[in-house]
Amino acid sequence: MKITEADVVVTSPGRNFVTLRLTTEDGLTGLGDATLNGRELAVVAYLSEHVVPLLIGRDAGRIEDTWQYLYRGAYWRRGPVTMAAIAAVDTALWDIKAKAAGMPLYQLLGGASRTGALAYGHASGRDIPELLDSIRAHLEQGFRAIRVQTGIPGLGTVYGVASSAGDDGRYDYEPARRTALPTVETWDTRAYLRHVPTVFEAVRAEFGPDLPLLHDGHHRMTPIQAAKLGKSLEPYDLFWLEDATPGEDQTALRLIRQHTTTPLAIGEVFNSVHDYTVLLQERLIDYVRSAVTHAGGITALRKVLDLAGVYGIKSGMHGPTDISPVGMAAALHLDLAIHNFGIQEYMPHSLATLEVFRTSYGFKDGLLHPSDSPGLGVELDLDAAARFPYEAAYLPVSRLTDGTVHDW
Ligand code: KDG
Ligand code: MG
Repeated sequence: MKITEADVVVTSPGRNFVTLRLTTEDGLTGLGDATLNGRELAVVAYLSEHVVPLLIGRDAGRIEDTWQYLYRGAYWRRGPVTMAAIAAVDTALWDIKAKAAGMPLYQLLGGASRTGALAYGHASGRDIPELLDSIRAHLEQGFRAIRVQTGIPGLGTVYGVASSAGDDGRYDYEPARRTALPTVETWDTRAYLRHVPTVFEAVRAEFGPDLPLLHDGHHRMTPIQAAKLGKSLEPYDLFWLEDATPGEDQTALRLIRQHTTTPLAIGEVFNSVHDYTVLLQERLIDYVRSAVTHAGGITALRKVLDLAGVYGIKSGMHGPTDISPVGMAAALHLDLAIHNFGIQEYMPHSLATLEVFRTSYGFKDGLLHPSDSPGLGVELDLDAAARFPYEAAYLPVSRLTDGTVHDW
């Protein structure tokens, strides 16, 4: 079954998405998510100029060989752009193979290991009362695990905190402030470290000890600051503390681990198993945060997760709205199939996004299920996609109070 067409589709139903659509000689189509938030067009060029010409005429059934050809066969390996492009090809080929078999993809990955994937939602508030309302609203929507982010006294807008709910009652990351240049936010880590324990104290006082609570540090602490935060949050029994320190520095996690028993998660910006080797072999983390979209696809992420399983480390795949519904569906098939599943991040997409991407996955009683439709279970409406042209959008840049650029 040869690949006859490969189309790179850019659409922006409220935020930008890049999708690879492969078509085979017998008319099957497969989708892969290649969205790299804020650097979307770099992946479009990589795919269109350097990958699409290699795909036409290839056997769509040779998924592993195609992965190795695009990764090992190219001199320049790894990196977010390359690996998002390879991920899209890999995901689209799995979609085609599962459609050809007439099965939901999770069946080809070994079948279901559970009835559904426990999802966590994003509660946030500019202050504690607003946060508590947001947690209540998420519990009403059915979430059984909650990420907690708040504004910080003395600082303005803080990334990851909703400034207001959108028209459909949901909030998103940066698209509310779409601009050709990134906006700037002010950051003060000491103020943050003072405030966060008081937030978790209030949340536990209101919701009790059972509710799994998560928190994202967005790579903004030094190792010793992160160690201090992990220690100060121990009384509140977090499910995880995420992205405490900058992603490039695997040994930073060693220092944090020496000081705290708060579980640690990292990896949404990683793109290779080589970003994880020290972390896994030394058991420095508890959860692998990579998404299918950014880690080289289902083929590559499955291998990372199998290695993690050897060390008792679980999955916690990245699932914000800049992972497209195609990337989310791919995650859900993997979540259902692997043994060492931990939790799945889930930010529902906007109604406009769901007009472009017709999904079949479902969310019920806190669990996500990819559905039993053949393949990934997502279809792309090209006419709807064309109605939402690309618009530049960037994540904000953080500067300290003295103007110094700070880490992501
Ligand atoms: O593109 C960046 C976002 O996906 C990221 O900041 C969201 O940290 C995030 C999360 O945990 O979902
Ligand atoms: Mg994160």
